[in-house]
Amino acid sequence: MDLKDKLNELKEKGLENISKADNLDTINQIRVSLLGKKGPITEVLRGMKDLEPQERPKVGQFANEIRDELTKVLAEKKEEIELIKMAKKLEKETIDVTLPGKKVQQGQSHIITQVIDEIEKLFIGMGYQVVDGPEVEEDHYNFEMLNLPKDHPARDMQDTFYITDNLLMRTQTSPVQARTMEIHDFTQGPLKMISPGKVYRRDTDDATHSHQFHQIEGLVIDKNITMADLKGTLQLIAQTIFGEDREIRMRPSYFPFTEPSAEIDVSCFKCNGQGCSVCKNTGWIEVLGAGMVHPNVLKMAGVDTEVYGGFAFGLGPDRFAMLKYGVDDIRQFYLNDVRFLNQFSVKG
Ligand code: 2NL
Repeated sequence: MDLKDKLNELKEKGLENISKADNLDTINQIRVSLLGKKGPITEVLRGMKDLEPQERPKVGQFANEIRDELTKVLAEKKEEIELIKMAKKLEKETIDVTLPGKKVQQGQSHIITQVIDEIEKLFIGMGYQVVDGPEVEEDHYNFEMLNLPKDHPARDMQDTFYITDNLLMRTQTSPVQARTMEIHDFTQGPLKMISPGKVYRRDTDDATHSHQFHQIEGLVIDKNITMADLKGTLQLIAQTIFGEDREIRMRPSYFPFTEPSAEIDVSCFKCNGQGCSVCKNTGWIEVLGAGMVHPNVLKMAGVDTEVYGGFAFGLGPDRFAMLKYGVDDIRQFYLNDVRFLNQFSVKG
């Protein structure tokens, strides 16, 4: 068989193998075995030295043509396999955009935070500042400055978590107000503030008591502040939280830090004052304590009682939330069970 026939046969066999190949490894093997340095075409070209000189260019040219064609077909086949591979991959990775997506769990403010936010918003709108302070407090600010001297019987009324003789967990947020009053420059205008936050009492936890709960206290000090200013402010709180139709009433009471002092009831939002289980048939629910700031408290904070006076109040966001949403156990707020907390959606 002459070289030309041999080359033709190599070509046909090569083309057949290439057409059967279905992966890139096979293509690579065929390329190396056909066209490589040790392959049959190189072999044929090496054998040309035995040919007649006039035959050599023809056979050389033919061998080159075959090598070029096989190279071209190999490249085409390689591209075809790559396209098929890519198509299969795309098919496998197709995303069905009509499938329902995974729901993202969105958190929300704790119900107590929601009540506090609502009251903060009301007071910010009236030009009050919202002031924070330490939860670990000095005896001086928590008791002494609020007209509760060391041997005052009211100190027994509230059992306190003491850390040292002078350090304690605050039992109310009034120490924040005492601190603010002390540094306030009254020549620059009145003091109008609320202080929301956590407070602590040495109580045994039950349905209506928690050793840690919340308080919002409010304080206004200016010239010519009267009890009518206090009543209007308290009325607004009651209406903001319990509804526009609510009325309030004030009963005389006693707090060491206010004189006179009052307890404030809101007309029952459940029965509209007719009498029901929520208001224990009285038509009224106790929601706040308040009064005119005691002169001793003002004096201890360095405020001139001849010129300035003010009112103060205190309320419990926990109690507000329990009343508003019919929660019968204060401990629910602190268990942090999302099944309970998720019931209070911010959107209502
Ligand atoms: C309650 C209601 C109250 C105050 C808190 C207060 C704060 C300063 C001065 C005077 Cl700095 N008063 N806070 C006043 C009245 C009531 O809380 O039921 N407390 C036991």
